[in-house]
Amino acid sequence: MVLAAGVVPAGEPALQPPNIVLIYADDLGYGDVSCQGATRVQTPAIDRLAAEGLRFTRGHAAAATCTPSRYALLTGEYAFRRKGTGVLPGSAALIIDPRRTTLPSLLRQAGYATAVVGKWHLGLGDGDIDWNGLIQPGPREVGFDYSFIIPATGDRVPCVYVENGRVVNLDPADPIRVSYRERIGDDPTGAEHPELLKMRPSHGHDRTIVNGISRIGYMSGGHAARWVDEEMADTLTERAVRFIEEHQQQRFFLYFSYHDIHVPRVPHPRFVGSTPMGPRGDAIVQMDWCTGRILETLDRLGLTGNTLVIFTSDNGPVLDDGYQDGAAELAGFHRPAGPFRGGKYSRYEGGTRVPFIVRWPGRVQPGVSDALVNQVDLLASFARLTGRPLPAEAAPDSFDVLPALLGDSATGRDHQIEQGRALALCEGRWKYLPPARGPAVNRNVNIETGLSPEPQLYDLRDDPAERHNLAAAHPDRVRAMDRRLQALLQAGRSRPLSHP
Ligand code: NG6
Ligand code: CA
Repeated sequence: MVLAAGVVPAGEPALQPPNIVLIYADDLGYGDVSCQGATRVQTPAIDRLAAEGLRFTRGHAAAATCTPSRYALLTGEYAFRRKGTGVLPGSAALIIDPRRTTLPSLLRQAGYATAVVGKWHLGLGDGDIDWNGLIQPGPREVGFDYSFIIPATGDRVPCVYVENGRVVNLDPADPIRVSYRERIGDDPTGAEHPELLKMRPSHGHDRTIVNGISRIGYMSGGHAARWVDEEMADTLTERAVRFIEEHQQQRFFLYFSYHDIHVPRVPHPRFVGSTPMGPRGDAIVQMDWCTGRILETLDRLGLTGNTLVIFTSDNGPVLDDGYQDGAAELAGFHRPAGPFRGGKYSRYEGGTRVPFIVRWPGRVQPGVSDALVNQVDLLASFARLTGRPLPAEAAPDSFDVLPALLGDSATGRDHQIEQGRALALCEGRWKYLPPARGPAVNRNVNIETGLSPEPQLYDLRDDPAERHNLAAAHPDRVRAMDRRLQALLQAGRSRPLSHP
């Protein structure tokens, strides 16, 4: 067995590479957990992870929406380097080239059993998906031995689970068809039949009705296979727990990718009313409960000590993301992005600065770290953790920040590019947002985008809320950071070829 040099500090006994459980919440903001200031909702399981692990104050998703974040997470490449990596429809083809080194393929090569359970949203098939046959390429082709997925999002058709490339509970006599262009079949739509809805849209989301909720896109057929939103968290958690149980004798990597707290927020009835914040708060409680189930499973099987758990989120928070669930009205003084400006879709910090906790009992000292770490770094960092070489051309934006993740170093990466509707460069304490066209506020969701015709420069150390634009006071820094950003874009990669 190969022991990873970086894992073992001099003088300490060698540790074997641990199991890895990556818990990935959807649209959960920095301030949505009670270990980071939330009081109108309690998250005891996530707080337990924070108490037993290392909580990062500068942990980032790679982008402020789902698809590009997940693309970067799994490939170690910033998504803006590739066309077609924006928020995908449920009919999109797989956007990850199966030939590249990915987080799961690297871990599979390192001997791990690999699984994805939950939201996928990276496309499936190669252009024209037949939902009634074997759906490939998909998770398996990019490195996951086992998959049980929501193909796109909870608010996009098709509203079915796909297990290892096949729709679960599909009745061949009721084949599934999906379209994002034209209406198909005769299922009612939310636009025509609002009286059939149990939750109404606020913007978009008015096509095919599934389980009393209208979605983005049209689907017909597959009635027996359609999910019930209220049962989704239990269904996914059950599959995740089962994967852990079945692989307890083997080293495993589980990417557990929640639907919560994305819209539509329809938690199981046992969570309804558990916060004063309506479905969004209750979905947080449900999501925390799922996290607790994973931690209990590791405890019960005696796996807690040799399992590295990462808890994080794919992008920042949003209140009204298209359904009338009262999220904005009921938030009260709750600050979903914590102290940060903006949220989902934004290039202000609220877009990508998310909860980020690493727990590995006995190896990672509990505490708080201000090291800058990004989800795009997990690939290079886990290569180091497992002693796998990282081919030079692989994961071009992934830095080995393992010492920061394990708490051996107080510094992570020295810069990063943040992706909202436009890009921003963060260098140490400074953040530069080049001039960019577009509305200053995304009116649908009522979130500041960070777009402005003027350059913006913020000192994140003294002004983490990005309130005081220092661009006019520091023209030299603005020029230098603009040049650096251009160079990083031109180079096609940010990890130097010589970097280990
Ligand atoms: C937007 C949807 C939003 C959400 C988002 C993707 C509308 C009006 N809004 O287009 O509801 O689905 O896409 O979210 O359709 S993400 O977290 O998967 O990136
Ligand atoms: Ca998301």
